[in-house]
Amino acid sequence: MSSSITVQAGLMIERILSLEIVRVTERAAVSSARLRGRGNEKAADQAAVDAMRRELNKLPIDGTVVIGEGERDEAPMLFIGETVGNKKGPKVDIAVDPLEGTTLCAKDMPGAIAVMAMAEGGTLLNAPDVYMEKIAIGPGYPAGTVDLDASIEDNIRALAKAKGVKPEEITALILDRPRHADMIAGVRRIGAAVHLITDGDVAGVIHTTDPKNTGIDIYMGIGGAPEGVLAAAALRCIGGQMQGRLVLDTDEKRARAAKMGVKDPKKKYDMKDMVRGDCLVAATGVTTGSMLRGVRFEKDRIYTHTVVMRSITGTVRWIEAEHRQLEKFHLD
Ligand code: VTB
Repeated sequence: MSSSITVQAGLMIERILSLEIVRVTERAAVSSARLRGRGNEKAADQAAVDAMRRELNKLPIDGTVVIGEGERDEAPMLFIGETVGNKKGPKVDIAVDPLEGTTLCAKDMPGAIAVMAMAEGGTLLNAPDVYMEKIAIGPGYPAGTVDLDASIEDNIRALAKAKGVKPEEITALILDRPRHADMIAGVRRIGAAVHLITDGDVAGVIHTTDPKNTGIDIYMGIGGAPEGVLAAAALRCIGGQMQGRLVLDTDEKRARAAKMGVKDPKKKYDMKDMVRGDCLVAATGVTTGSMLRGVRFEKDRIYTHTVVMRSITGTVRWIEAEHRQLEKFHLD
């Protein structure tokens, strides 16, 4: 087979898979949505994990989970290194967060999603389950407009200048945590606004890509590293800039990271270091948020709302699905 035919075949498979991954996040979302507001984070997460794993294993891929529920000893399913798929397809890296925002789901608060990314094998950053410092802005700004190593004030000023507005017209989205007290104060000191979220920073980063509708210009702060890679994959599809740096503040964390191939513990990753090739990303709403509507159950129908993105073309599809035949939907 000539190489161009191989490439064509690869692209075709990738196009088909972009619909397949929608099924995966839809089913994870439906399963966890049944447990919305029940105050049981673990059960909701487990339901999403089970559904996601079952669906992933039906896909025509030779997949390896590189971002998953945790490292092998702490996660029985979808652990880092687990292989998924029927092996009759391309070698791919899989990043999953079956229920991003378990607390949001358990409390039936806005913004819980089921999310996954798929990329060519060996192209996603194998991030350990530690924190990551992150900064992200949407598309349309010159490269290097903001930087993880610049001061908060300088970043806000530079972003405002690039947008052609005053710093007062900039809104930063930050996870509401005590560790961000100085950051929040810094943003406010320069006159910009802070939009706080309790959880869910994958969606938080994605908000920066559509400031007109979300009101969010910049994401900053420390959240999970796995969520950072998922967010970078989404940004790679939609456009935007992101940097991340693992927080490896103990010997134990540095050793774990080294075992996963991290050579420089202080490395500042940009979006293309975290996601080194083309990827697909899908996210389905579990609870209604500003980006996605949550799952809606009716007597014999289930409604889901999903966004699926392909970096190769930059296409972003919003899919509203009406599902029937509940008994065949593998909800339990
Ligand atoms: C982050 C964020 C997630 O949990 O991982 C956060 O990326 C963890 O921060 O979206 P804390 O340890 O301070 O809670 C989420 O908000 C939800 O899982």
